[in-house]
Amino acid sequence: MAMLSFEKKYRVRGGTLIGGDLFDFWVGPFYVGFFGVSAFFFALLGTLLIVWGATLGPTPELQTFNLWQISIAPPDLSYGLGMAPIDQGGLWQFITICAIGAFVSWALRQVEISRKLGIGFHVPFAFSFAIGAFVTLVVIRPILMGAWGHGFPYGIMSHLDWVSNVGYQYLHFHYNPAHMLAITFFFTTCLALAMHGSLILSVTNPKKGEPVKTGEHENTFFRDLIGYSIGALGIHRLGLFLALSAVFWSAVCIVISGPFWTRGWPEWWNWWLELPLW
Ligand code: UQ2
Repeated sequence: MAMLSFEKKYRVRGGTLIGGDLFDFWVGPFYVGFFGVSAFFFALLGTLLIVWGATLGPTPELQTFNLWQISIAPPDLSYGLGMAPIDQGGLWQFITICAIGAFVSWALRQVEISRKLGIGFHVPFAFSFAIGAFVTLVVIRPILMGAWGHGFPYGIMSHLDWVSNVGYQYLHFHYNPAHMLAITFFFTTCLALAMHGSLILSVTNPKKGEPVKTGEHENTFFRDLIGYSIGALGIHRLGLFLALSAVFWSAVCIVISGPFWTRGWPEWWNWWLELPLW
């Protein structure tokens, strides 16, 4: 993509966390930085390890790779929290290190760019929740459960099977209270974005010949409709809160399943029936 004429003004030196001026440059439209180099290194190495792992899988011949069947499995539970042989889950362990290295590098590159521009750290803060969810699944929960084998396999269908199997292990995951909260936040995020997206498109698409409308119209629409407008800045704060809450409670709902509750989730609600009040 061509660089916009005013973009040069924002290509400022400095703001780096590591490496000083050494990696402080751009390649085409992309800022590099120390973390651009480390993100590229981890992403490339991790991808090559996945491709190598695929050649060890059930459909090894390059021409017959079945994308849907490719899967890099974590070690057997018997390896506990130790290292496994490379073809017995060791590959999964190295790929996990590469993935976390790439994700954290990406977040820190977002921090450097934010510092250059003198803007807040909301973008890396938001992305860190996604990293946190991944780390919860493949590091924190496996450590709490005592084996890397509790991580999920890296494959398109296999990770879906994992989610289904782990869900049924707790009988009915929809009774997990943190899962309930996470789903409610996902739905509310969709509602908020649908409201916001439609409102913005509506004010920017007036009748032919009429001028585009502004914030006054946005506020007035919702005040007329429900007697309340959260405001142009407020809707974005609400959106970020709703989206991050969905990710946060998703991580909570899986990390409590196993380490802190081992039975079926419907049974958890017995605390209600067991209240001394009755
Ligand atoms: C709003 C506003 C916007 C918006 C939207 C609203 C001018 C452009 C969508 C309306 C939002 C409300 C009333 C909050 C809804 C609450 C939940 C939990 C979904 O007022 O200000 O800015 O985009």
